[in-house]
Amino acid sequence: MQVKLNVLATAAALLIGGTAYAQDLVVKIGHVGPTSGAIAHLGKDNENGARMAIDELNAKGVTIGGKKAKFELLAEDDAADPKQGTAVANKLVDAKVNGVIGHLNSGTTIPASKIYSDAGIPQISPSATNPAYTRQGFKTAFRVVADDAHLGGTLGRYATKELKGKTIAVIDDRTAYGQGVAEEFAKAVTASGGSVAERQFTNDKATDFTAILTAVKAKKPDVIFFGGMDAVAGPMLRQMKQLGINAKFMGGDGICTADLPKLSGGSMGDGQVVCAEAGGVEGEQKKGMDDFKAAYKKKFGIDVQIYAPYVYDAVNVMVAAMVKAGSADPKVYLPVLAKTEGYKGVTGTIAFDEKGDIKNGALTLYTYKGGNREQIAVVR
Ligand code: ABU
Repeated sequence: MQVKLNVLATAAALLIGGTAYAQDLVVKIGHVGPTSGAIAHLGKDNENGARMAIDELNAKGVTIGGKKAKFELLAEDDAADPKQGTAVANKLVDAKVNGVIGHLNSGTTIPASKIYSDAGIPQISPSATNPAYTRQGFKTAFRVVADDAHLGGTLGRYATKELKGKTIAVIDDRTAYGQGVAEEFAKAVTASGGSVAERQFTNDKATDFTAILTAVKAKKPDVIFFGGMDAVAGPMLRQMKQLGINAKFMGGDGICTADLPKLSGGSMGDGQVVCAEAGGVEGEQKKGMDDFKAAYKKKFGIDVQIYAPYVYDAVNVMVAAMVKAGSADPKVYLPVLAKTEGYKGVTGTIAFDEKGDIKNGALTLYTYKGGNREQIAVVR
């Protein structure tokens, strides 16, 4: 009788829903980015990277601990707001996700990381670059991009050594990311023999920069660095042009996006903007990245903004650790994830150091010509 009941239960489970079968292992991957607000285009770019990875994993079929895994993406919007970031982090913990990819912004990633750490849930940020994220002693926090010390430091040296900047102005948006990367930039300018002639501040929702740009203009800068995101940098570039400021404009990964020319209203001069993505590939690794970008365009009908490939890799690195551990239980696969070495992703080779940061992270310096992003160099 019991055997008959088991057979019936199995048959029913195979029929119900048509998606997850009773013998499958459902693996819930949380993703968080700002899919509303001024940088929704970047949040959607990140979310698309996660969706692409999940769709491919489900299509190819992955076995974890002898069970066929069915991956579910729980995509959440934090609107780049720290409070909303912690609210959705709690929501994902309550949903018992097996892991989280995100958040996009440092200002949301850092407070959310305490919630994931307390719950023992592994988190990989594909784009938050403030060094503090991985310096809190949380065993659950990982990042697959270089940090602001690397970004700001490299750009600061580039401003003095390559652009020969003599009078340098620094503006930031007072977010965890903008302030952090601007401070690292300013430190590197000073350390490499330059000096910061003017320091100004705005916020991540500002649209009028007349007052700060007028103060900057009075110093006749040859280089202006902005710590913040493309949604603010674009209008700032437009207003620089209106005020007759022709200085070079530098920024970190937050401005280094496909949409910056559009957001600036076509006001950027060729070669005027220099920015850096917090990762990069060279040589034979370029093909993987190029293929990813082509597949992304085919699937979503738009170009990658910046970090979709890093999200894609973050999902796959997390799943590779689950497969190797033979379990999607965070307690079991977390130590395996921490020991990731030599993972070959589309963004290069991924291994984590003792803090959870990517080992030997690269940067790619870019400029824009004719409204298109053009690579200057990959640096380590
Ligand atoms: N890394 C630039 C954008 C995200 C952030 O760190 O806030």
